[in-house]
Amino acid sequence: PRNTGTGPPGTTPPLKECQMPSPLLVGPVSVHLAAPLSLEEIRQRNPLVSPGGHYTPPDCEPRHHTAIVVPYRNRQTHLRALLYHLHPFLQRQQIHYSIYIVQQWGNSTFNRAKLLNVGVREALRDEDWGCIFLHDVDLLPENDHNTYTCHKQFPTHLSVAMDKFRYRLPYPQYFGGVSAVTPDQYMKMNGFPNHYWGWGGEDDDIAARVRLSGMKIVRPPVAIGHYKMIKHKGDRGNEQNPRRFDLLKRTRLNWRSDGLNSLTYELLSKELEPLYTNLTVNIGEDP
Ligand code: UD2
Ligand code: MN
Repeated sequence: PRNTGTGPPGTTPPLKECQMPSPLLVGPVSVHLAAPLSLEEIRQRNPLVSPGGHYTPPDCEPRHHTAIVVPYRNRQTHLRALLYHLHPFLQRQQIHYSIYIVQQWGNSTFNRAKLLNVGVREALRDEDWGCIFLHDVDLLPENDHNTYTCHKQFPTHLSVAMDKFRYRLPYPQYFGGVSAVTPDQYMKMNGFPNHYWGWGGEDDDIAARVRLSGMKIVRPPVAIGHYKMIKHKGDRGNEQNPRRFDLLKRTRLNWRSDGLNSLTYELLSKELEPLYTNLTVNIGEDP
């Protein structure tokens, strides 16, 4: 039991529902990026996070259950910065959450959307999450009023104002960075495409699926959806995908047959690290 109530032995008095909005919110926070702490130091600062990067508010019943899924390979410093900021941020929102790092095994070309598919499927094996966040490792939210919860009907795009785009939406259909779906919305759009190898296009494909499956994208106000992207160069193994424009022309024809219902992969390991669940996965390579 999580609380020390005064009920009869063997029973736990029910907790009150967490207040919404959370009284712990502070609004805009300054995100400083110099020399992120070590994983051990971050762990010490987040004593209530349990193995696998799991957290549930200790003194109220959470109304929201969110899995954070991060596509990942070889970005140690960014990962530390993300964990350092995100754990306290989510705890202030009084959400029940876990953080999943979906690590592409091997040296084949990176495939962000397929890793996201794997993350969603594996996260839903663990718990009945009400909301799944799809989160770049290098994006840090700058305002905790930007709540990590889902809209009942429609997929959400959260990173609407990034420093790298001068705190504006770069184009109306933009869906990159940080977005969120409920399991129902995810199934309705048949998940994400599996065949975008390399940089670019997959986020536009996902946005097109939202529309083609009869939904639309909802967004927080620009003043709240502020993010900092840690500056970086393109990664080796994630070169621009020259086929992305051709693939995007065919989303309308392909989305029903490629996605969640055609996903194959091999889960190589699942480790409950102190601050996150690490999934290492063989997703094959660009044929
Ligand atoms: C943009 C989008 C991103 C995605 C990408 C095109 C923003 C803020 N984000 O990011 O959502 O649509 O374009 O694919 O506009 N990653 C690794 N290791 C690698 C390569 C990628 O971990 O070797 C992960 C990591 O989570 C990273 C994400 O993939 O944040 C996107 O890759 P990026 O950051 O290199 O691309 P970027 O910043 O242009
Ligand atoms: Mn980036």
